[in-house]
Formats: sequence, structure tokens, C-alpha cells
Amino acid sequence: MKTKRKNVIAIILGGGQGSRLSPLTESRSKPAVPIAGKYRLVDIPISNCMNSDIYRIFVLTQFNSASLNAHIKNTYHFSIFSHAFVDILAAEQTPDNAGWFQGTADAVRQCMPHFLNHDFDYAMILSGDQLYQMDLNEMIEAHIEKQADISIATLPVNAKDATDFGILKTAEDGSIASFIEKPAKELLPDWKSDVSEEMKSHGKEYLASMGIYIFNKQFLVDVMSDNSTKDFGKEIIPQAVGNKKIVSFQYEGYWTDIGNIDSFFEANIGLTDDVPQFNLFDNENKIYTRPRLLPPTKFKKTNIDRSLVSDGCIVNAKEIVRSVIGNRSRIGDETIIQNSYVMGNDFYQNIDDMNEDIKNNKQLVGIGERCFINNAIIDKNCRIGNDVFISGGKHLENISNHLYTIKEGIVVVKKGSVLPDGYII
Ligand code: ADQ
Ligand code: ADP
Repeated sequence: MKTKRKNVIAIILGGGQGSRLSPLTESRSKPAVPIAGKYRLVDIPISNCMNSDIYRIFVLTQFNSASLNAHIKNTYHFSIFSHAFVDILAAEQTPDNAGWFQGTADAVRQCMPHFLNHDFDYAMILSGDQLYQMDLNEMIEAHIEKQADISIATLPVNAKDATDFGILKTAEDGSIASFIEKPAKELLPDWKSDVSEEMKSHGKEYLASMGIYIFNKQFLVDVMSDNSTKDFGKEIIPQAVGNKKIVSFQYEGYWTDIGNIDSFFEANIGLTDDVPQFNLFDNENKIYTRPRLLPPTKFKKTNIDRSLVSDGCIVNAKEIVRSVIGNRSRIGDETIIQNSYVMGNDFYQNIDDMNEDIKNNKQLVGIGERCFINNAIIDKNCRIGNDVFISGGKHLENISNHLYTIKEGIVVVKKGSVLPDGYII
């Protein structure tokens, strides 16, 4: 049973320069990157907050793209009788500050005046690029019960992953005794923890910070008054260990970082598994997004296997396998799509526009006829001609040009790219 809502604000770290998710972040801010066909990255932490009864939410971003603004404005509007809001705070130049956010803590510091306009006892700091469903309310309850200054959500990981995270060790009462940000491989043997037998059997013997923190208001105010610290993982947390009561809130459910192309791709394709680890089909924990009033998707002669197809698509493809197809996608006759994420389109072309484009030998918005697409992400509003062949895989080298980028064998066709008929990647 859920308890009464506590006095909490949520601060979602919406991303630094976003270079790890490039080219998806070339023309939009990271929170606005489309995920799972019909959502945006920012919908995941916002939904976790709303499902945990946290309704006062700030999204911190380096730049305020039009698509992020439109998405938040059109999705999260609440009754005038409630105190709920989702506000975007973009890095801004002020007389005191000429630049961008210098790191996660600096982002929070620069926005402190906005937070302090609100009454709150606890600040819940969340990362904007993680896929998980967690009852944050349980973490808040534990934070209050243990009278902590900071709580950190933690999760057991294996040695291979441990070097990418903040790793910690706890004392018997669950308080954090030591912390190291992204330890070198050689240091790992000293950082093993006592984890459950189940986690041990998976080799997950290191307790990693999930980058999800609860701060008491006064402690946050104090720590933010020191201008020299820029980052939570590198500075604030290690400096607080030993001086403040920092408590670990251990989580063992599904959680994955989606901050780079490889993990973002795997997380999306993973949604097509028989029983996906991230559950979109949950009565209780809904993932919220913008209701778009799109028509049902229409198919002609298409074989579909293990795929998610979003709303308002016109699909004449021959085959779609293990793929995620986004809103308003148009896919031509005889085309085969495998292991790919097609983000879809922002608009439909009407018949006159299409005829005009055909007359001018211009490719139509969407994916043409007789194409083969494998191991690819097709960003929005691309015009992919007929007989285009895209086959990603580890055999391909990392490259980037004005039409596409290849990272770790995944071909990412950039937003709005035009690939002529017969184009081969
Ligand atoms: P990282 O994920 O490497 O480690 P970081 O790059 O600082 O840390 O990103 C944390 C979150 O903040 C991400 O969502 C990122 O997009 C966002 N962010 C980064 N810079 C930002 C900025 N300038 N403005 C706004 N948002 C920004 C952190 C912790 C580790 C922990 C992992 C778990 O430091 O200890 O293990 O998260 O993923
Ligand atoms: P989504 O529906 O996936 O959330 P966006 O909100 O980013 O996508 O954009 C969708 C909106 O784009 C449509 O509702 C529409 O108003 C707008 N749009 C309409 N015509 C065009 C066009 N020619 N190019 C780009 N965007 C358009």
C-alpha cells in the first residue's frame, strides 16, 4: 500500500553535452530522444516519479530544444488545483555565470534558486538516461526512517560493469562506509560486498551507485554553497562519506543505463523479447507520454515477428522482425526490417505532396520499397528511397558523415537524412 506523499521535489539530470548518444542528440536535447516507438527518454524518470506520487519535477538540460519543450508542454499539464508541475530548466547565462553546466552538481547548483522557490524537505536527484521501474517512495521511506543525510540507490553489478560506476561498501547498518567513482580494474578486489546468494550466483558482487540520490534540503543547500565541486559522483559523494550519514537503498530489479548508442539500441530491441525485462504492459506503473490521437496502424501483407509497432503507421513491408517501429512510420512494399529501431515521422505527407515528390524524383518521407534494413536506428523524418540496403554489424568500422554514423556496428541514420534509391551502407 502506498503511504501519504512526502515533501519531495524531483530533479532529473537531463544530460550534459550528450555526445555519447550522438547523432541522436545532434538536433535535440537528450531528454527528447525518442524511445520505444512512442515515448521520449524523459518520460521514464518522470513516470517513475508520478508512479511514486512525486509530482513536482524539474528537468535540467544543457539546451532547451523545441521538441523537448513541445513534448513536456503537451504531455504534463496538471489541474490548476494541484501543485504538480514538470519544469524544464536549461543552462542559462546569468550575470554570475557565463557558461553551461560544468557537471551534475554544478547543474543542480545553478538551478538552486528555482528549487528554493518551493517548499520541500527532500530532493530526489535522478538520472535522465536510465531504463527502470522503481518505487521511489520506498526509498524515501527508508531515507526518513534511517535519518540519513543522503541516500543512494544501489544495485549489485559484475566486475566487467563495476569500472563504469561509483562502487561502494556498506557497514552493517546499511550506511555507506566507503565509495570510489569508477574504480580501475586492478582496484576491484578490494571493493567486493556481501550480496544475496542469487546476485553472487550471477557474479554480481559489487554494489554500484545507480546515480539516484535523496538529499535532505539543508544538506543540499550547504553542499551547494561550495562552488568548487562540479560533480556528484566525483566530488560530493566521496567527500560526504565519513562526514555525513549516507545510506544505501539496495535495488535488485531491472535497471539499465541507456546513455550510449549501444545500450540505447539494446534497451529498445530488448523490448521485443517474449517477456521483456522492462514492462510496458503494467496496469499499475504506467509510462506516461503525449497522447497524440493518431489513427490505428495499417498493414498490408506484412509478416511481423517479435516487434513493437506504434500508432498511425502505414506498413506495406514484407517482413518486420525483432524491431521497434515508431509513430507515423511509412514502410514500402517488399521491404524487410530486422533488429532495428525505426523512430517514425513527425508528420504525414498528403497524396499531392507525394505525387509532387515522385514527379521531382525526390524520395518520400519514410522507407521505400524493396529495402533491407538490419542492425540500424533510423531517426525521425528520414526519406529512404527504394532498394536501399543497410546492414549494420561488427564488421563495420566506426565512422560518421552527414547522413549516418556507425557506432559499435549499429548504423544510425541521422534525423531527416535523404538516402537515394539503391543506396548501400
Ligand atoms: P555517470 O552516468 O558517468 O555516473 P554523469 O555523466 O555525470 O555520470 O551523468 C549522470 C546523469 O547526469 C546522466 O543522466 C547525465 O545525462 C546527466 N548529466 C551529466 N552532466 C550533466 C549536466 N552538465 N547537466 C545536466 N545533466 C547532466 C553517475 C555517477 C556514478 C553512478 C552512475 C550510474 O557518478 O557514481 O554509478 O551515474 O549510472
Ligand atoms: P511526436 O508526435 O513524435 O511527439 P513531435 O512532437 O516532435 O513528434 O512533432 C510532431 C509534430 O510535428 C506534429 O504534431 C506536427 O505538428 C509537427 N509537424 C507538422 N508538419 C511538420 C513538418 N513538415 N515537419 C516537421 N514537423 C511537422
